Amino acid sequence: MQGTAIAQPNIALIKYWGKRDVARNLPAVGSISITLRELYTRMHVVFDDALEADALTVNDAPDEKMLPRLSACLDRVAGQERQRARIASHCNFPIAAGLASSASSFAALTVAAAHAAGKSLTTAELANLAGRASGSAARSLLGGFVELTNIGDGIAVETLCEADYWRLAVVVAITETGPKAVGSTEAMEISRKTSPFYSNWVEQQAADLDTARAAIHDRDFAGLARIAEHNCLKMHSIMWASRPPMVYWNAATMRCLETVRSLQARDLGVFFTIDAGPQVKAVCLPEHAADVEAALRATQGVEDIMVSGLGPGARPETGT
Ligand code: 2P0
Repeated sequence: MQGTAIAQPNIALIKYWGKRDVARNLPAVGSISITLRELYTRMHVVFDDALEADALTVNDAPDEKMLPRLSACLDRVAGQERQRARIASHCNFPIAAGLASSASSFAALTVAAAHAAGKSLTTAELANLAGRASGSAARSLLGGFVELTNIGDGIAVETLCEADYWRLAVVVAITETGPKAVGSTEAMEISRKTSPFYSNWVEQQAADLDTARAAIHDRDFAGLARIAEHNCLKMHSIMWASRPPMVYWNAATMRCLETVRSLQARDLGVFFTIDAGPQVKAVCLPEHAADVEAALRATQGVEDIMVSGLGPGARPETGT
């Protein structure tokens, strides 16, 4: 009764922000993301009758804080009557800092738990289970370019194209490594309830998704850059105009944006996107990745850089 799975985080190019059903964690809008290759979370789940309670370690240290969310996810995958579980999570990038650690964690946990419980689930079933735990996790089930769509009272995920259809690179500029002040679940609800821009955001998302889908299909980098930057800045505008306002950026975040603008002025194929945190993700053509990395590394306030290509979706690790 054990299973291991590995999943990569994903970066949304057309963002998920806001929920249409908080209790069931259903997103208000569809989204499009790219799954990364070099960053990962590995989850090992053991169901064991001898255990009195679930237990979690994250990078080998006990973690009580995250445990209830993971236990609830296991309940949904394996049933309320399941045996207690020992969960070990290993992650090679900073957790809860706007780097989509919950996406890779819950995608890996859902796949590992299904494996451990001996359940053979479809992608649609896995997506709805992972999405209940964390909306963006459903997208990490698949690799390459992924679209999440609202259907009926659930969600669906599909691969728009595989990672090798268009070999983009992502340079992540880390400007702060601590956990964020307001989690995205809470921030989305503050946005929905108080931002004057929220309803426009929901109304315009279908058009943004159409534009991005076509740009990806045509490998139109300039077109994808325009719609992704617009969608990202629109999402942050919602937060800035919320009450209380939520500004995830720091001074280095802004400097990274200026660096990207200066690279674009030199005709390099690069654009930025920023999630619920201060890190800047520069999506670029692979031949420009080294220049983008060097420029961001030299930007004042950047603490670290991670570079990744696009990679596969969540999968069980064999032999467990
Ligand atoms: C995204 N984010 O599309 C957006 C952009 C952050 C900014 O999905 O509340 O941790 O657990 O469903 O999945 C982060 O949200 O939120 C997120 P919940 P999640 O990537």
